[in-house]
Amino acid sequence: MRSTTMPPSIREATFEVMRRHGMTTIFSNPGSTEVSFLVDLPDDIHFVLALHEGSVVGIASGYAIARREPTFVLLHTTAGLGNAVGAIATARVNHAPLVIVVGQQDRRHLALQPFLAGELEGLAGTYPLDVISPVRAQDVPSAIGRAAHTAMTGQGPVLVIVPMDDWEATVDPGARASAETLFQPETTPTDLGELPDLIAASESPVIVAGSANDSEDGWVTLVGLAERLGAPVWQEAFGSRAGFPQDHRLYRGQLPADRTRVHQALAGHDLLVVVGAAALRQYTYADDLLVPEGMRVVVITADHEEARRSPADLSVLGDPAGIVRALASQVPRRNVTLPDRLLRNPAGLEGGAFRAAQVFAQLDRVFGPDAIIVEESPSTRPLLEDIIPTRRPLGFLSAAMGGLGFAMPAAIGLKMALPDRPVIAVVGDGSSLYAIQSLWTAAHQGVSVLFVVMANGRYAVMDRLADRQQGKPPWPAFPEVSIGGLARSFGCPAQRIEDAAALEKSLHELELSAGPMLLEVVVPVEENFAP
Ligand SMILES: Cc1ncc(C[n+]2csc(CCOP(=O)(O)OP(=O)(O)O)c2C)c(N)n1
Ligand SMILES: [Mg+2]
Repeated sequence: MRSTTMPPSIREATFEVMRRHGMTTIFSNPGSTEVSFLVDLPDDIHFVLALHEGSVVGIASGYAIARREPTFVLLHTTAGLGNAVGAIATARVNHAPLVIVVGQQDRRHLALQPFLAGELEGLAGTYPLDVISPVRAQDVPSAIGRAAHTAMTGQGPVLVIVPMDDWEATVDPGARASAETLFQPETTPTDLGELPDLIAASESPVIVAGSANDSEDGWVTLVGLAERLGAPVWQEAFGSRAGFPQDHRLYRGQLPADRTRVHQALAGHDLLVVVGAAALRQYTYADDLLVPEGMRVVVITADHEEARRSPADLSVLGDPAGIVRALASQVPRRNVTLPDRLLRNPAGLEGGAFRAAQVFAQLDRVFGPDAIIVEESPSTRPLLEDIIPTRRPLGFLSAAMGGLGFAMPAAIGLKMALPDRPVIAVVGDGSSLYAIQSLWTAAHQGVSVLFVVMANGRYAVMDRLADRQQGKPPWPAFPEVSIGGLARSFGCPAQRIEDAAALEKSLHELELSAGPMLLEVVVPVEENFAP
């Protein structure tokens, strides 16, 4: 025990910094270099173990996205950070504010490259917003405070590398070097440059809502602008979040992800207004102009990179909701009536052979608009987005960059942060295997996520891409893999579902707060989908 007259240790000072930033839960998979930090944690600091670092960072990302607060992660030197790099890249693109402390060997013999010494600085490349190697043990607490500020202002992950002997060092009272509080006032700008004129001059504007517009304020302000302009609204292709209510009469659907189909979708419009995304996210390359000839493009985003790289006539940098609110009051109301979008009638999907569409229609009927759908189901994603429109902010979440292994852990973190909303991870069987051990954390912590695994026994989307090349894929199918069996081995109950009646029964009997449940739903490969 430290006597009361001794200055606190770096470890104790770090707990103080963590408390100040609301980071009282540690998500981790630790090793020997982290033991001195972790043993005998104070009662108010909670520890959540995941059995692989991809799952650690995925769970922390879901938690951070839901809480909109910095979230503390602890990883073990090269092996731990290396395992986590894909998930850190996803956290960056999904805007998850993470403070990731990476343990390092003891400073006193680092120069001799001891066992487990890490070459850590460049390991995650440019995916972290910053990588801080405190020069002295004294600088560790303030580095963690600085990392929390950067994670919040830049909305992404920040690494802090801490040698294991630093935790026991004592604090030098003069060592404070990060702002205790960093307050960013909300602003609604008055000067929007050429933006109002560009919009007033347009005969027929069209809006693309991006993932970064997914907030109560973002939805309300963009609905206001769209209604004032009578402009149709598309969701950005492969978005990680929904930027607009998808049951609104002006909503037109997911914008296609290639230039040819973008032209069809945007034909007849002369101005494209992208809010909360870059212009424009694509998937397969098509040899054409990005947008129809003569169309002007405006991008409104808080992300400097998106603002800079978009081939736009005008990029406006700032909080989308504040800018859109100001904009709506400065542009004339247009009197146009658009036809309502023809929505698929989910009731019409039930009956016939059991397939993905029926699964989604049943999920929507049972859980309704309040559910959070975490999507990672490559071949059935378009169907899912069609059948379950997002009707509440944060109703939809997906890995922004397409790296598999996000949905299962992220759903767990979301549910830990938002226990009152139903959280459903809809995951391909192949996708489920990248972070399957996250199920153990859900079971151990009693986190009530419903995992719906679309079990078609193969990488259907990859097979379709190979078909398009008119070639034969070398990768086999994997029908013998039992995702339910794996789930049970991690302590997560599971059921195998082979028809609509079994799904109905299982959803009816499901106790929403009794811990996790995995449904392995046996479905055929979809006939009609275009990757
Ligand atoms: C980490 C990672 N590895 C590989 C891929 C490439 N990939 C994209 S989709 C896919 C197959 C997904 O299969 P499954 O989840 O079963 O979905 P299905 O296509 O059957 O609907 C693969 C391997 C990826 N996106 N991320
Ligand atoms: Mg599959």
